[in-house]
Order: sequence, then structure tokens, then C-alpha cells
Amino acid sequence: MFEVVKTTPYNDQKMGTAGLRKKSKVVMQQNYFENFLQSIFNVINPQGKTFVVGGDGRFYNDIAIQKLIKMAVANGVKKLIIGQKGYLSTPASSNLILKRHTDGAFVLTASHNPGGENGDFGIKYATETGGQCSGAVSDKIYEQSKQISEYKIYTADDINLEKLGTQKLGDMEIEIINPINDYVEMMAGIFDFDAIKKLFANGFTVVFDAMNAVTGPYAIEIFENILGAKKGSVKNAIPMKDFGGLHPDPNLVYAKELLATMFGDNAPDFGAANDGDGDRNMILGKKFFVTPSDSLAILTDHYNLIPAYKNGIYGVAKSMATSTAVERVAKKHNIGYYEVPTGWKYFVNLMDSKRITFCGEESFGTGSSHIREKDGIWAILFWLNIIAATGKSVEQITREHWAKYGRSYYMRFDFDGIATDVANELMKNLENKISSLNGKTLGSFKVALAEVFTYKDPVDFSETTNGMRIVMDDGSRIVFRLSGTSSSGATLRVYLEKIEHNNLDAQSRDMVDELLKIAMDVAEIENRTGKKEADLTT
Ligand code: VG1
Ligand code: CO
Repeated sequence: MFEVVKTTPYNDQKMGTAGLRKKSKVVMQQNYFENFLQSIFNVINPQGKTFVVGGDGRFYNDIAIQKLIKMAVANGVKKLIIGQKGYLSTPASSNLILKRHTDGAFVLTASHNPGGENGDFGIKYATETGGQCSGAVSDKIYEQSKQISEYKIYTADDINLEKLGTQKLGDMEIEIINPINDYVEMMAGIFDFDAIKKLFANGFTVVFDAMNAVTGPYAIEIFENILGAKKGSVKNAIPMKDFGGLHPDPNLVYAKELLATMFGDNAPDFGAANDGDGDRNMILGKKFFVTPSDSLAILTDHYNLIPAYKNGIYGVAKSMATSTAVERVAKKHNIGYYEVPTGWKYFVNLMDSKRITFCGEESFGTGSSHIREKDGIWAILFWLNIIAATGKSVEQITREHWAKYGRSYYMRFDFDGIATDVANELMKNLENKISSLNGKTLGSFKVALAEVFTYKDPVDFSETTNGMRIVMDDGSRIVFRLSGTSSSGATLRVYLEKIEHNNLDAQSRDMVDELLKIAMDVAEIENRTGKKEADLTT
């Protein structure tokens, strides 16, 4: 039965850096999910269209997917392609959009944010490009959500998401697919699986932490079943609604178990982790951590070792906040180089117009034009492929990179839970004075460029401002921006980079210390937030 249900707007359904992200309890409010989905439908007109649907398995995924199915029927959607049990990693969903030529996807995830009834829930909406919708589209959806008065739904029993194959609900087709197969096939088409198999056969050891989120089943299939890593190499492999209480963010703070293993006695040769929805990655060697910014630079430098890229790559792009390590690699290889605002959606036009092949962000995101999202397992396979081809360790590869290109000491400091108006005031104040810093001496640095970062997309010419940067005349940098993924309050991110060509073996914290003091001072952080130091350092 088709129903039109009256509703009233929530006024907080504005998408951030990557979709809508809220506390689970907020999304559980009456009609909250329905309002948001209908707002999307009202903007995109889903009549006759096909969408991919999945999620990272977190709390409320199952409920939201059933609602989505019934609303899709009522809104005239032609077909939904759904991952079995409702599972799909973000990269797997992007692959399906492109491979099956669908009109987009809905991925139910709050990505690296904790899950559960007291955690976060989220929705990423992607278009036929394979990437998340543009800022212009999400603005329209937000406007819709503020005036929504009804939504359409089809009343029926819940759909069985276990049963593979095609079924019908009303006039809509529902195809339940294995969420892993297409993704595995794509990876096998990019990397030298035989070389990696040999590596494992020769005793190379690895530990992968899926953090009880969506990539466990993908990792078991790829690393253990296909490539032959020892059984049990994949840890926390079963997706859980609350991620077993873990915060599924693969970094030095939250991937505690993995770090203990990799920095302990008898550490395996290689360690890695992904986030909740499988688009982020952390790379570790024996007692050794690779910063995501370095990882992007190193992968780019070694493109010729990978079957899919060995004939040459287009350029490379990074988010502005990411370190400039990859810029030096781009120069050396004489390929295009772009700096975009934070958020993967800004890479999409660059990939579609063949300006770039690789891209990455400091926030543990790396990827290529094989899809239009960052891809955690892709990055890990890339590293394994380099190791298999060179016979070198993670540490050796990274140290050789520093020796050749110099080292960007890099750290990010997050100041969490700031009242929104305090954070906005802080940024406003900084904006007002930022250009006056040009040419000034700050401590032992001289400012070469201080500005609000504005990006003009070379394809659609849209302009986006995102944070501020102070670049010193030795290339060192301070970047300030507010997070667009926190589910409550504001988070100020301060990114610091110090470039060294000779001093390659120092502690990052020591190397960025002076920049941190300058940043605290210039932005009046303590004064305005009461915080003497960051809540989280990655
Ligand atoms: C953060 C990261 C950004 C990333 C985004 C989504 O955004 O900084 O680099 O693209 O999360 O990642 P913000 O606005 O909070 O800094 V994911 O893994 O949540 O899709
Ligand atoms: Co993610």
C-alpha cells in the first residue's frame, strides 16, 4: 500500500564533509531518516532510477535500509542493488555505481565515528559519478529538508536481505548481491596478486585490524583466502553494530591493539587498519608508522611497480591540509599536481577529466581513479605490491623516500567539543587578521603566504573556501580548519608541517613544536577555548 505521511522539518539536516552525520539518537527521532531521504528524492527525482544500497553494519543500518527500500518503491525507483545483510564498504559501493552504471548510491555509515545507540549514524549520498554529491546538490537537499511536509512510503513486510538474487516489491526490483566479489575482482585487476602471494608464501607476516567494522569479510577473503596470509592475520573481523565498543578510526590513538602488536616484540612485518566503512587506511611496519601524507607520496613515486598504473599516470592531488611530500614527487615525475579542499568529493572532477590518477588526504585516506572514493584495502595492497616488487621493508621504503625527497614532519592537533559559536568566532577573528601576517616574522620563521584557502574547480569553476594556511618561506606550514564531520559541537583542526632535507631522524612532536606555539598564539586558541593543549593528536 502506498502512503503519504505528513511530517514536519528538522532544521539540522545539512551534510558535512562526507554526508549527513548525527548521533544515532537524533536519527532515531520520528521521521528523521524519512525526512532526509525524501528531501534527497525531491531534489533528484528518483523515478525510474537505479541505486546501490549498503552500509558499514552499524546500529540502525538494518532499520534504515528497510525504510529506504519502502520509500524507494513509493518514489518510483526502478531498482535497488543491495549488499547482502546490508553490508557494503564505501569503496565497494563506489565500484558498483561505476560498474553497474547506476544513478548513485546510499551508504549508511558515519565512517570513522563510533557506532551504537549512543554513537553516531550517517548517510553518504553518491551520484552516478561514483562520488558523493557536490556542495551545490547538498545545499539544495538541505533547503528541501527545511520545508518538507510529507514523505512517500510503501507499507509492506521487511525484505529478507540474506537471500541473494532478485526479488520484487511493488514495481521495484531488488537485487541482493554478494558485497565482496566485485570488489575483489577489481583489486585483482589492479595489483600483482601473484607477486603478493609469493611474498606471503615466503613467510612475510601481516596483521590487519578491521576494527569490528565492514572490511573484515573483505580482508579475510583477499588477504587470507586469496593471497595466502596466515589464518588469523585479520583481527576484529566480524562487523558488529557497535564495533565492539571500538572507535573505528585507524590512527595512532584509536587503533590501540594494532599498535601494541606492531610496536611489541615479535611484531609482524606489516600492519594495517581500516575505518568503519573501509575508505581509510593506516600503514605500519615493524615498530614503524607511515604518515598518510608520506604514504600518498610513496605510492605515487612507485606507480610503475603496479600493473594497472605502470604505463603511466595522470597527475596527483591532495587536500590542502595534507603535507606537501607528494608535491615534491609530482615535480620529480613531472606530472600534474592539485590542492583541493578537504573531502573526497573535490577529487571527482579531477579524476573524471583525467587530470589525476592518485589522490589522498592526511586523514588516512588514499585512493585512485579506479573508483571515486578513498579506498583502504587498495592502499594496503599497493604497499604489499611495492614490498613484493622491491623486497624492502616498510621502514626501508619510507627512509629511502625521505633521503631522496626530504621529510615532511607532520602532525594534526584536534581541539574537540568547542561550542560552535566560540569556534566560529575564533575562525572569524583569524580570517580578519590572516592577510596581515604576510611577510611577518613569527618566531624563527618568515611568513611567505598567509591566506584563506580558496579552491576554484577547473572543471565546473565552482569556488570553495576551506580553512586558512600560513606558509613559511622554508615551506613549513600551519593550516587551520573546522571539522565537517563531528556529530555535535565543533572541532578545530590545526595541521603542522616542517620540511627537513638533512635532519631526517627526529621526533615529529619536537619538530613541529615551534609551529604549534605559533598556531596557538596566532589563533588565540587557549584564550578563546580555554584549552591549553589539543584533545587528540594524530
Ligand atoms: C574528515 C577528514 C577528511 C575526510 C572526512 C571524511 O573531515 O578530515 O579528510 O575526507 O573526514 O572521511 P573533517 O571535515 O572532519 O576534517 V570518512 O572516512 O568519514 O568518509
Ligand atoms: Co570512512
